[in-house]
Amino acid sequence: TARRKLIAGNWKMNGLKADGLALASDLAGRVNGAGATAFDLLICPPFPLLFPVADAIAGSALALGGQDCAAKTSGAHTGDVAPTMLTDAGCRYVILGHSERRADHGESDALIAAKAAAAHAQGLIAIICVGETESQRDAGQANAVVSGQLAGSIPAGATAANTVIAYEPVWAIGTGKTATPEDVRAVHAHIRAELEGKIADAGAAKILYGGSVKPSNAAELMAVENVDGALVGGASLKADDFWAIATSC
Ligand code: G2H
Repeated sequence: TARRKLIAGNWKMNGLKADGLALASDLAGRVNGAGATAFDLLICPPFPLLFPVADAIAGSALALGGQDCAAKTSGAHTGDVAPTMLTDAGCRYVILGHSERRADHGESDALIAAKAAAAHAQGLIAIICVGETESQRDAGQANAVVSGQLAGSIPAGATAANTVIAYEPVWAIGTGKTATPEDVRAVHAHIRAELEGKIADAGAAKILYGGSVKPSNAAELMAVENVDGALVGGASLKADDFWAIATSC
């Protein structure tokens, strides 16, 4: 199955208004000037920047996403952001179940599945993150951990059109350690097989790799079978680096 690459920038908790707008505008200009590309480009800024960034990139094919959303649609949930608020701000995507949210906020697979269902109901594409820790990998549990996360985090009704999986080995996030192409190939093949029966049209679903993706390793990672793009953290904060990763597809 031919799957178009998705290169997603996860800004995490970085970016004030001036820098965020400058970065978004720079990338929108590159997308507009590039003509036909082999990839879709997505940025996921912090919540306060979504509306101004949406204005700054209006008319561009650069896509916008949130880094999380609530499982509820509205009401008395202080500090939470509803899926409708993301679509209202122009988002097409939302990252869910990132390992930092699983760790910092104790997010469970069940909560992530509920968030993904709420996102789907609003027409958002959910990027559901999975990945093992270093000790789980050392114990030979990488595939089993990922299987459990997929089984628990993908909601009923998931399709290749509304769900993207991101494999992010926790030991390779922000550490500079990158999984080898062979590590990535093996887990992505495992995920592809596991998506059968969990996502409609599973063969067309995108599986992104994330964890210290940078210009120097992007081409070899993006060439791995069943790697359909990247979820990029640190290197998405510099337009030159993020664009170099995207154009290495
Ligand atoms: C993994 C990734 C983006 P980084 O968390 O989601 O971050 O590229 O900084 O390792």
